[in-house]
Amino acid sequence: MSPADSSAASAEPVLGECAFGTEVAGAVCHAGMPPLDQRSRCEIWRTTGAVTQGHDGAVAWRRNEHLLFGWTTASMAEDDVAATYSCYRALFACAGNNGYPHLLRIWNFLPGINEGVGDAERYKRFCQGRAQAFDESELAREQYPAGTAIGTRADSRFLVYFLASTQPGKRVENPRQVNAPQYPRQYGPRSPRFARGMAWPGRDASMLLVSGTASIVGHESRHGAEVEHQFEETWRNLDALCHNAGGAAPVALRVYLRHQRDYPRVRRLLEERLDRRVPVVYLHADICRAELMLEIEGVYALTPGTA
Ligand code: 3EB
Repeated sequence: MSPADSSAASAEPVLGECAFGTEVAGAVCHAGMPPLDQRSRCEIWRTTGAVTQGHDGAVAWRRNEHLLFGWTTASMAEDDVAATYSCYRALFACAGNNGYPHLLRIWNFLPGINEGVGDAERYKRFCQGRAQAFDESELAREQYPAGTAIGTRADSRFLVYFLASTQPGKRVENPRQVNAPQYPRQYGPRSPRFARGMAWPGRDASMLLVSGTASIVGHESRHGAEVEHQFEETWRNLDALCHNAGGAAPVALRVYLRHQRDYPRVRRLLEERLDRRVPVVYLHADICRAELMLEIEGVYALTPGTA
């Protein structure tokens, strides 16, 4: 299974589809996170084998024999900690009850992610609700999935979607970065619960699901607000993660940019380093720390024999 852009017509069934800046029937639609170019309007996850769909309460899903893609949304207007907690409880239940207990990756989209001061910042409150739900789950620390937490300009909806599997993945961490669950207190009362990457042995090829990656070394943000240097640092982090996973090459990437004005420059920097065939989606979004200007994530193909 791998994500492809919408232009790649294919007969393979769709496991998941994400639409940006447009509404597409059956797709997960992202409000308040516009694409930065026309090619970035859609991301499609195709797979082999029959796909069925359904829902459990507020969680909608599509699944094949080995993978389940689920999504849900809730208002954060009232109590954002409680909204996060209940979405996570619902997604854990959906994955577990349907026989896909191994969470591989979770994407979170939060309205006003940098709003609020100190521990009251929306992202830190989200981390509280998430940590509480993980604590009550049966998941051990080694089983934290790969993750993304990004800010949107939607008015109040929290959107979360995830990939879960019948088979466990293998967590991969980044030697250049402190493991997120071990971040010190300054980043909030409850640490972020995610792994830097998750390797998964697919049928045809093993993939590495790479978490949102930014200009963070150790646990500290680097390079002020300078987007070019932040890009270089982020790229070094991606390289280090892939190296630690035993070698991996990008299959599809997403780039989140805080400022629209940085798009041409970042695109140029990325194109210098990337095979032109790799689809890239560029999105206008906020990053979970106010000083971070960009974040990159993606799906990589692991060097055979790794996972
Ligand atoms: C970081 O490395 C940057 O809270 O789920 C990246 C990926 C980040 C996932 C999350 C946060 C999350 O800490 C932010």
